[in-house]
Amino acid sequence: MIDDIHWNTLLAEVTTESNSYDSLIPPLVQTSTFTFPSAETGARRFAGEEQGYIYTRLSNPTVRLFETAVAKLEGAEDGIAFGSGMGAISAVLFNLLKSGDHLLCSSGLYGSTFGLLELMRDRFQIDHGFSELSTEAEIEAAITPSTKAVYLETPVNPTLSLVDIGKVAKIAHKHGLPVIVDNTFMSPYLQQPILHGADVVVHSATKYLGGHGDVIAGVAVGKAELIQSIRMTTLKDIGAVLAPFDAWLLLRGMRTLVLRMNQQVRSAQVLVDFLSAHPAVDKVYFPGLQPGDEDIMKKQMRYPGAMISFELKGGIEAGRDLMNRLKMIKRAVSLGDIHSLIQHPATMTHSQVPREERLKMGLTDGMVRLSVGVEDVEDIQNDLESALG
Ligand code: LCS
Repeated sequence: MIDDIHWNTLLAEVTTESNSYDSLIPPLVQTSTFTFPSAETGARRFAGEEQGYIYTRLSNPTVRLFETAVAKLEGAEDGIAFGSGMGAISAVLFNLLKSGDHLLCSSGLYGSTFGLLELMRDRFQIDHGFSELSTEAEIEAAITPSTKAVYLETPVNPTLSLVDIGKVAKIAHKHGLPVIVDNTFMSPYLQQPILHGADVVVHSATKYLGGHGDVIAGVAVGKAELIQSIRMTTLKDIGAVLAPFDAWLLLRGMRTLVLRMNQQVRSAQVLVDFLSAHPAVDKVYFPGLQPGDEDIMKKQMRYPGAMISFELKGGIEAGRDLMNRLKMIKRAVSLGDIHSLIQHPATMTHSQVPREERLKMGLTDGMVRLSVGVEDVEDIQNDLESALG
């Protein structure tokens, strides 16, 4: 964790750039294509012999500003944007893997990431395995001769269990394997996986980076050579491209990342204490509540974050009743929004994961997931309290 960064100043800096209009906010370059001053220039740009924009599916100034901003925040050489988090994840995995390869994953992943792994196995013979990745012996044992990369979420969606990025990276690198970390639940403000040895960081930028519930987007950052390879293959030729206007909205959202997250993190701690003490609540899932969490948090996380999962004593029915009685907190999937959002993973975000697999991940039928918004914490707590009562 870099502690001497002035994060708010940094956010203001990386999301703007000087431009020919001297506009405070960078212009939105809403164009599909770019003109070449001559046929020769066009040919040189295509050959990679000359810098310059060609076509927005390859690159665009507004999108480029978003990509470089996230790369700087994550401490990475370069970044690449996509039309969704799943677009980013699939572009990275299809770039790094081919038929016959194996991907080692954290046991517990977002539902559609799990779906993508099944698709890669069933249609493209790219296999995967899951591991808690908690001890050195466990990580070593989970690596097979075909393993070509390690993919993990920390905290895991929605169980909020943690993985030690540094420990995984050390062992993976011994075997020559790149480590990909989905940093969606933390944002670069709370966790910078590259600084702990990760090779690629992916985000659903739909969440904390955008922050306002108005954009679906993804981003991946890492070494410049890999990012360029992704740009020229699984971005260019598959095409999950980010629209310039969406990049512009993301840049606007990112300027307040730290203001939003500080509020959300503070509120989450209050709500965790409230829920843990409430007689109707059976179990709260939150970083810091499991043995071993403290160690990992000290190493790689600024704060535990603002996602809380919990289970009520009355199980799935009680969870549904709670969700239906809420007045201010919205019943919705997604997360990292300024609004507090609540959802039921087993029937919503993780419904495509077979029940047996869900239980192996520690995702119980009754678990409810709350994404803490920026509303006043008293109001969030009051809403929960009346609904629980
Ligand atoms: N990675 C994580 C950890 C996610 O939570 C999500 C979406 C994605 C990747 C995919 O990003 P997208 O394509 O949606 O931008 N998670 C969701 C969730 O938990 N509720 O709704 C979406």
